[in-house]
Amino acid sequence: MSKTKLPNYEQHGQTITFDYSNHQLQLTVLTPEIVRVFEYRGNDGSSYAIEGSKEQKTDFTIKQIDDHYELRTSALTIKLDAGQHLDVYDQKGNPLVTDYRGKRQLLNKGIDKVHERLVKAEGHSVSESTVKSDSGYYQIVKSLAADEQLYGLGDKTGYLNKRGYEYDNWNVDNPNPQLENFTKLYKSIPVMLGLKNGRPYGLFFDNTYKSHFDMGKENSNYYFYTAVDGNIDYYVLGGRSLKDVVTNYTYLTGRVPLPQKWTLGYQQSRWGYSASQKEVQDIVDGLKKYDLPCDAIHFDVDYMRGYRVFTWNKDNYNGNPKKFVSDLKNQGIKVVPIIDPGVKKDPEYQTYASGIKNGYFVTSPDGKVYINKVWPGDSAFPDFGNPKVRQWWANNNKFLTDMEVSGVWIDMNEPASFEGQIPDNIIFSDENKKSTHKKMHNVYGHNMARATYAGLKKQQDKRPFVITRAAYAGTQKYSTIWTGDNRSIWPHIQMMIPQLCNLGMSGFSFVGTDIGGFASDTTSELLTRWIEAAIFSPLLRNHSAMGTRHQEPWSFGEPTLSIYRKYLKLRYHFIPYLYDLFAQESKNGLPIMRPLVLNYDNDPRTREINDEFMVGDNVLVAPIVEPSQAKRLVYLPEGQWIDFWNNREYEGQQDIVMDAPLDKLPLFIKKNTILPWGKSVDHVSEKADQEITFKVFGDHADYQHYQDDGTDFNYQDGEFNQYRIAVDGDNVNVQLKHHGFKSAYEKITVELPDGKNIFKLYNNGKYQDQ
Ligand code: MIG
Repeated sequence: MSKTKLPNYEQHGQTITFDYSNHQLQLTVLTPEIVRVFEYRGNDGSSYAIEGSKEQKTDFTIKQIDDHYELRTSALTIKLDAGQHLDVYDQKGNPLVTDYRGKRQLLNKGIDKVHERLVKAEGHSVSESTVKSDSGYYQIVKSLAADEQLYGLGDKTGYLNKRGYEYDNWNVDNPNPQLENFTKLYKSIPVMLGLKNGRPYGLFFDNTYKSHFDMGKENSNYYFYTAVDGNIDYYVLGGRSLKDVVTNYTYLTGRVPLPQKWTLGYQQSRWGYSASQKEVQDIVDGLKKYDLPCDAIHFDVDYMRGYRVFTWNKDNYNGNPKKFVSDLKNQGIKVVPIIDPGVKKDPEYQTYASGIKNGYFVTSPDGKVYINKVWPGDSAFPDFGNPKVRQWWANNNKFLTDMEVSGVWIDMNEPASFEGQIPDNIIFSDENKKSTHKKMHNVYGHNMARATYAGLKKQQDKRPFVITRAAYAGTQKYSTIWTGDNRSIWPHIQMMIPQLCNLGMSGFSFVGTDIGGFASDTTSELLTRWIEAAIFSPLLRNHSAMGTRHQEPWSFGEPTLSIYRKYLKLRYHFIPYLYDLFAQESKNGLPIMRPLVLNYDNDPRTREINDEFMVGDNVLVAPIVEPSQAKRLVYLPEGQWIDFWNNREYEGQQDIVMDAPLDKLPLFIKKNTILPWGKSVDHVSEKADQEITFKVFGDHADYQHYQDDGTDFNYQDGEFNQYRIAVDGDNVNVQLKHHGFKSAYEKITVELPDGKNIFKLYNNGKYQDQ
């Protein structure tokens, strides 16, 4: 067969199958901006990331033009040739994703085997580099332009722009200090976004097997993706902006559902508190005594009986933990206990016994239940890929929901194990088929989160609050995430910004890090800067490891305590704004916390910013993330910006020098913005607010505000209110555009920049001047 002969193709609906000599390649047009590229390689089963069909009726054409086929939608053009090169262009013909034509050049590490042994003997590690996860099974190599930035990839360490680094997709629990040379963490979210010569695109590789990204480290002319097994199955995502790409990606893999409102409140945690009621009570008392608003306390593994999941050590809770949990709830503090997947091997213990009886644990190839060690010692691992096991696990959560907990925090679900990694060949289910750890590892946490979500939804009739450590693409539909075991070190407050921003661009909008740092000992300055820098992170939780220096807000006395309090109070004022952003996010997938580049992808200056971020479209945050620093440069994108603290106005597209003494978080609001401004409260109330304030920055602005009961699913049946606030100078107009939630605000205050307040009262279905 001549090399230049184009393959025949067949078209079925929106799928075109090209018949290459030894395999078939399929292109499926899902929408004008989403095209799937698929080559079957023996892996059956459906996607864990994508649920249901995402195909929309879309017009497209396919034609042979010279030596290639050309598939065109209104947004994308895909060219495919006889050598199976696939090139994607935007509507105007600009290249977005093009196959690299040359050969890969393995990175020369300048070391031979003998020296490698010597270097390792001294304790250094020689990175095996780019060939490591590249078994030669398949590789997808795309060309990299000189001007091209790469984002996304979930929770990876390092900086916002991933270019120049390599990463693995294999969920791990690695307690070493996570720095930019780490290739993998707890989550595998194989989506990347790029700006090629300023033009946005995305690629999502839907393969749960171990895979590898080289983002132009091996060679600056290309980036590549390899996997050790699985089909070639990726999605090309287009869009006019990076925002569109995120919207398209979350259309495919799902969006964070609207959370309960209180989950946006402050949460206090530490490994150890839950050993007894007294210790928890001391913390609750401290929060109250020091006037610190708080909505939840997390219970780490210590509340259980010998680390047996779904048990409670009642002896340390006056025999009645349920009473304690419900008393706390009545005082406005919710309890969120931890659950690990590992089930203690103990025939006398109900969860283990029922898992054994039903065959719900993963097994060795010989059929014996596979045992490894985790917190409770010898433990078995639920087979979450099996729908029956998920159902069982969902039901197990009833033990906790009966105790009136308000959410469940799930940990160790990479899955982590103390006695070596679980071998590849351990038998795990892939839905109703037998599969192996090798395929199911990266979706273990995903399926555990899904089961937990289902349990809470059924048992509580509220929007489930699940927080998971391990995740795969799409887990955002079921769970909030935190970034695992960071440390109380300055590099980790720095890392928080790009890490949470990249998670946001990877579909995970409800994210947070352990404020103050989990491992190692924090300092008063680090804790102070951390609460400032994290105050807009959607999940706002201070958490630390047992045996480290205490980091409750009062641990360092003054001025740490007062500064901490000042920012918690600021957070509570911002909760209606954050909640509005979540209401929008559940429709467009855009994250709450965003890198500047997501809002301003046309501005080259925003493309590499690691120490500033935005909250929604109009709030810019530039925290101090270095010790002993009291001033910093802040880059402001186009437009005018108002200093939140003193109303001073700045022109954008310039760097300004900001003073930032220890108690100051540099914060800017874009001119002509309206912000909803909640009351300063100790806990988010489940009673509907009767009043709200809107603060106006600038002289004309328009804002949409969302309100519902903040807890259940009734909003899906229209039980919500949508307000429009329009301001033009002193002219203020408030409209209730949708009235589905009975309790509309009785009074609305609009605070103009000059301090003047305009009051609107609800009367006969309208807001009128007081
Ligand atoms: O191996 O439950 O990331 O947040 O405090 C430690 C104890 C297990 C790891 C979690 C951390 C939690 C800790 N867990």
